[in-house]
Amino acid sequence: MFESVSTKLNDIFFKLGKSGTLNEKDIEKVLRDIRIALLEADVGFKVVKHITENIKEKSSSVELKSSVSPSQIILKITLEALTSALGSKVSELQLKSESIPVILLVGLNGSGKTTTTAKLALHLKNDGYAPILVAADIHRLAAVEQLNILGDSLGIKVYSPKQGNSAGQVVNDGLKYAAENDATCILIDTAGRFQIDDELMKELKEIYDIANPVETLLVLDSMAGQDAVNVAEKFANDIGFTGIILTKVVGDARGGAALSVVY
Ligand SMILES: Nc1nc2c(ncn2[C@@H]2O[C@H](COP(=O)(O)OP(=O)(O)OP(=O)(O)O)[C@@H](O)[C@H]2O)c(=O)[nH]1
Ligand SMILES: [Mg+2]
Repeated sequence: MFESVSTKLNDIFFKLGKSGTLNEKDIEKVLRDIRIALLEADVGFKVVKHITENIKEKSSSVELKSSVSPSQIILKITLEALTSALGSKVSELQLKSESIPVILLVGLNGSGKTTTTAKLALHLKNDGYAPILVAADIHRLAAVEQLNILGDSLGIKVYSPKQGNSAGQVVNDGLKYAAENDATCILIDTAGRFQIDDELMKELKEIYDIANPVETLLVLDSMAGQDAVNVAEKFANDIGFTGIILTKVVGDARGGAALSVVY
């Protein structure tokens, strides 16, 4: 995962390790190389700026020139800057609710909502919950079937929409079905769009108001790179979300969405 950026950063520090002492120019060059490696990995411009400024600031406060192994120090500083950019806080799903907690999954077409709904349900089932899935993608018949197949294979019940019902009605009925079937959490799979449009947002808002979710998770395809950031901004403004799930990270050669660099 994220091999490309990891390899590039490794190369930078490998070369640096051989150089022994470091002058201002060397440090500038290292910073430039790190900047390029991160930008090529599709890390956002602002994030790259933040990271490299952080490295620069910390580097200037240590005596690199007289140090025995300056490359080791820069490596340590870079690692700290990357870790702090990623954030070190682990936040669990918040499933405390007076009624059965609802998790709503939203996102663009093909981002992995349906697959993630099933994966998350299995995770919760293994954690001792009794999840029920609601197939609220009324636009694609195959989506309902897809969720049913996944639910069946995991031994998790799925509420399927009745023909002609709106997404809001489906969610309403799905919540009732979940209560009747002793669910302890509900996961709602929603329809995607090729791009965000008013119709999608209207439907999602309707679902949101009925479901009153404790968690709204935005599912993003990590291959989308910087586009993912734009999508997140739009969703944040329109319906808001409490968390992001990045899918397809294994296949991501650049991996700019997350900076988990392995040294
Ligand atoms: N490699 C990989 N493939 C994934 C992952 N998540 C989803 N997929 C694949 O991506 C494709 C789309 O996934 P779905 O879960 O159907 O995506 P969706 O967001 O529900 O799509 P729509 O309902 O059409 O909007 C499927 O072929 C999945 O098998 C993942 O984490 N890794
Ligand atoms: Mg789907």
